[in-house]
Amino acid sequence: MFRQENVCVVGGGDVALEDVMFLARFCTKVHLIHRRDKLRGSKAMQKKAMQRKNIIWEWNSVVEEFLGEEELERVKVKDVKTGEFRTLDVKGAFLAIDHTPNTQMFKGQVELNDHNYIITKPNCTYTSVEGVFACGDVMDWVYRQASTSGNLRNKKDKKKNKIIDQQIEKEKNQQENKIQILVAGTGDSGKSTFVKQMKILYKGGFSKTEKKLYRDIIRENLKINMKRLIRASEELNLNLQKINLPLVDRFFEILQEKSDEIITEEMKDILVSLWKDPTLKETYNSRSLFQIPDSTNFYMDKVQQICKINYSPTKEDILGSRIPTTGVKEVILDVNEQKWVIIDVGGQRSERRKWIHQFDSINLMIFVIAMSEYDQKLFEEQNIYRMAETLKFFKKLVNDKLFKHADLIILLNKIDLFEEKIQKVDLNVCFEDYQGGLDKDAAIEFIKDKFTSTIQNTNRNIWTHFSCATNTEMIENIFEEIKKNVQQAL
Ligand SMILES: Nc1nc2c(ncn2[C@@H]2O[C@H](COP(=O)(O)OP(=O)(O)OP(=O)(O)O)[C@@H](O)[C@H]2O)c(=O)[nH]1
Ligand SMILES: [Mg+2]
Repeated sequence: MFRQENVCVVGGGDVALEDVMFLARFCTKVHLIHRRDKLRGSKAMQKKAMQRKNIIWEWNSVVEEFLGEEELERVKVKDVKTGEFRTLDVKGAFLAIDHTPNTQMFKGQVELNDHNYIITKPNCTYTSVEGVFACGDVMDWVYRQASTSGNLRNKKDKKKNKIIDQQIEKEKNQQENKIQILVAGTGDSGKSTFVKQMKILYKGGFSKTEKKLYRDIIRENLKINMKRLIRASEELNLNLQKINLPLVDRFFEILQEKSDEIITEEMKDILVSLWKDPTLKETYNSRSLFQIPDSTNFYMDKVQQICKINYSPTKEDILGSRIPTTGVKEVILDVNEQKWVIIDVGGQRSERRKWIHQFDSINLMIFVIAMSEYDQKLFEEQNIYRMAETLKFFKKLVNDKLFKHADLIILLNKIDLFEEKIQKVDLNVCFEDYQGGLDKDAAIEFIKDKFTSTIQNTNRNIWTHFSCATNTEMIENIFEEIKKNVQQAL
C-alpha cells in the first residue's frame, strides 16, 4: 500500500528501528522522527539503518500535527531545539511504541511477567503486593500495540494498515526464529490447564507470588461454589438436612460481611459441615444441570487444609483451579534454538470476540475440546449444549482465512471425565444422529469424525491426541510428540 510512497516513523527504540528498516525496503523515503539527537535502540541495528540512503533522520523533532483532507498528506514537525516548524510530505505515519513497558523501577518490588508487564490478579488491578494496584500499559499485555499507522481515515485504510502491521510482525517472528502456537477452544475446555503444564514442565513451575494468587483464588472459589451448590439444590427442590438450615442462613450473612480474610474460621466450619450434607452431594452429582467446576469435590474434601494459615497450593491444587481466562497470556519456551510462543486465550464468547481477528502469524493451532462436556449447557447461554457450541466454533476457526493454513492439533481433553460419563450418559443428548449408545469407542469415533469432517483444508498437518490436561506425565508425553512432529514438518 505504501510502496514507493513517503512515510514516517515516530520513535527511537528498537521497535522504531525495526519498522524503519522494514518500510525502507519498499517505500521511497522513510523519515524517522525522534525527539533526541541519538537513538536508544541496538547499536548494530542503528549502523545498518544509517547505511540506508532512503532513511531520513529527523533528529530533535516531535510531531505537532497530522495534516490532510481525506487522508494523511503531511506531518507538521517541530524542532525542539530551535522551536521551528517544518512539514514532511508523507502518506503514512507509524507510531512505534516500544514493546517494553516502563516498569523497571518496580522490578524486585512487584511481580513482573517474562515481558516485564506487572502481573495482576485475574480480572482486577491487584498486584502481588497488597495495597499496590496496576492498570493500563504497564499490565495490559493484550492491547499494547507495536506499531500504529496514522493513515486511518477510513475502513479501507485501517484494513491496509493492519496488513502492514501483520507483515512487520511476521518478518520479526522469522528473524527471531519464533513459532507462534495458539491454544484455542471454548470456555472450560482445559486450555489454561495445558499451558500451566508447560510452566510446570519447562519453566520451573510457579513463583511464590503466583502460588499466593492461586491460594486466594482456591479459597474464594470454595465460597463461590458452595453458594452455587446451595442455590442449585433449591432449584432442584432438594432439601438440605434441617440441622443445616441455620448454617445456610449464616453462610449468606457472612458473604455480606466485610473481612480481611477470604475465609474466616467460622466460614471454614460452615463449609465443612455443609459439604457433609448428603443433599449437597446429590446436588453436585446432578451438576450437568447447572454451572459448577468438575473439580469442586476435590477442593471441598480438603477445606480444612486449604484454610490453614500456612497453606500453599500443591501442583494438583493449581492445576485443578478454575479461573476463566480474560485477555491473552503467553508462555515462551526454548525448543531447539527456536522460541515457541504458546498463546492462551479466553474461550468464553465475550472473550473470543476480543482475539479472534487478532492473530495473523500463527504457525500451529492447538484446539482443545472437552470430551466430557456433551451433556453440559453453555455458561453463556443455558439452552445450548457446550459440545454443539464447540463444534460450531471449531468449524469457524479452523476454516478462517487467518488460520486455515496453520497446522492443527486437536486435543480431545477431559478424557478421564468422559470415560466415566459415557458409561451413564448417552452422547445423543447432544447429537441426535448418534446411535452408538453407551459404547465408549463408538462415542469417541463419532466425536472425532464430527469435528474432523468440518475441516476444509486437509492439506496441512493435523494431529489428534487424547488428553487429561491435569495429568502432568500425560501432557509431557503429548508435548514431546508434538515437538517431534512439528520439527519434522517444518
Ligand atoms: N478432570 C479434568 N479436569 C480438567 C481437565 N482439563 C482441565 N480440567 C479442569 O477444567 C477446568 C477448566 O480448565 P481451564 O484450563 O481453566 O479451561 P480454559 O479452557 O482455559 O477456560 P477459559 O479460560 O474460560 O477459556 C479447571 O478446573 C481444570 O482443572 C482434564 O483433562 N480432566
Ligand atoms: Mg483459560
